[in-house]
Formats: sequence, structure tokens, C-alpha cells
Amino acid sequence: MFYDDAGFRLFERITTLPEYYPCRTERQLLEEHAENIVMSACGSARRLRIVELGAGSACKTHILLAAALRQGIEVIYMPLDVSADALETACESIAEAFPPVRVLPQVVNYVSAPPQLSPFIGPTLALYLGSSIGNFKPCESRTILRNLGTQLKADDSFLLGTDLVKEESTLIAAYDDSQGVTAAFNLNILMRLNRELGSNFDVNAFRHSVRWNADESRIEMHLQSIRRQVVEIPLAELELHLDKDETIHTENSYKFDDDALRTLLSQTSFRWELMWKDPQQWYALTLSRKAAYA
Ligand code: AVI
Repeated sequence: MFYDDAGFRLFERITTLPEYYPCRTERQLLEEHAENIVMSACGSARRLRIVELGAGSACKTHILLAAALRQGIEVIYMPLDVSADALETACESIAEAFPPVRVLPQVVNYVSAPPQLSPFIGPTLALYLGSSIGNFKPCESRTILRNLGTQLKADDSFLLGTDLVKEESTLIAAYDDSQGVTAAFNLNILMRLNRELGSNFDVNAFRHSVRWNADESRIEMHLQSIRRQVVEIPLAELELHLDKDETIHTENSYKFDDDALRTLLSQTSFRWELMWKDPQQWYALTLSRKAAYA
């Protein structure tokens, strides 16, 4: 529900906000460690298939593609995404920046079904960046990674980007920025519901609310009703009765620590190999290998 055209534009703005550190921190980590990541994934092979879940516009992937080409490695890049438009943009920019890279996009919902990868002779490096995994409940994250694992060979690599648990005030600020961009991103859902499901949400009768749920290790975004109200959503055949201060829970963004990451990877057939964090330990890139079993 977040990512209609307006939502995409607002999310792009979020990624540039001073308070929203995940995106720029991940980019810095990729810039610092791209050579190492590619070398670890490739071993002695001279060709590499890079498969990216939720590739979107794939702008950070450019860093890895450039590192592979610098090392003289032949690259096949498979971006997977639900959005055909995002994939088209990704393919155009990669074709322009890296003519030798063969790009094989796949429009697929990797959450509801395993992506179908054709057999490949040589190593595959799977990517799941942007801490997108954090927007899924733990059981859903496990399903996504298990599904991915079914498509990889033993010892293929998997690079996962995750936001880490940190001081609450830093986390809250990242989701409740001073310019109100994240608030607009959250409230945009109501405009979308009004437009697409014929609902009558009064956008001014809700406010953006962010909570750190320590028990679940997640940031929660809510839309809080500023008064008692009734909202109709005709196409969903729903009538919502909201009390003053009652909230609509719109998003979870799970934050990880080393233990949670180790557990997630080992439960989903991956063997942890290397981890890189920024100096503040706010964000992690974890490189793991597909285990031979399962
Ligand atoms: C896309 N995803 C990883 C973002 C996050 O940080 O959970 C979505 C987001 N929601 C509000 N700000 C950013």
C-alpha cells in the first residue's frame, strides 16, 4: 500500500533525509567492501551470476557490478522485483553504465512464491539489500530466505543488508523525521485507499505515530486517529469505528542483532561467513553461504 507513484517518490526522499541513515550507511559499506564481496563470491571462477531480490531501481547494485567488472569477471545480473516499472528503469541504467553485463530481469513476487532461477554453471551471489527483510514478520522472512535457498547451489553466496538495534532515539528519528517526509509517506496510504477503494478517510484526522517495540525488536508506524470517527471503505465492504487515539498499524521495520541474524540464517539453510558493520555499528552487511544440506 505504501508504494504507489507518490509513495515511491516520498520513499526516494526518505532515503536522502539526514535522520534516515540505513540507505547511506549501506551504500558506504558496499563501497568499502565491494571488491571483497565479489572475490569471496567468485572464488577462482571468472564468471558470476548476481541475483537480486527486490532490486527496485538497483542503484546500489552498480557498486558491486563495477567491482566485478574491474576484476575482469563476466557478470550476469538477474534483478527480481514485483514492479515491472522499477525493473525497466534498473535495466536501462545498467545497460547504459555497464554494457558488458547481461541483464535478465524477472517480474516476480518473491514473497508469495519462490523465484525460479534456471540452473547456472558457476557461482551465484544473491542479494537482499536495503533492510527490506525488516519489513516482514520473522516467519515471513524465514519463508523468503528458504525459498531463495531452494534456488541456490551449495556454497553459492548470499549478501543480506540489515538495520541493527540501536539507541531508541536514533531509531525513532529515522522514522519520524523533522521535515515530515515519513509522516507524508505514512498518510499517503489513506489517500491511496480513498482513490482506489472509494473510502472517505479525512487525512487531517490522523497523525503519524512511531513506536519502538523492544519486545519484538521493531519500529512500528501507526496512523493515530485524532478523534472518534467512522470511516467507510466501500470496495472492501468495511466500516471502521475508531476511538480517539486508536491507531491503524501500517508498518513494521525489524531491527537485528548478531544473534538474531545468525539464527535467521542458520534456520534457512545459510552458513554465516563474513559480516561488515559501519563504525557506529548501525547497519550490517552479512555474507553467508548456502549450506550443502536442506
Ligand atoms: C523499505 N524499508 C526497508 C524501509 C524501512 O526502513 O523499513 C521503509 C520505510 N518506512 C519508513 N521509512 C522507511
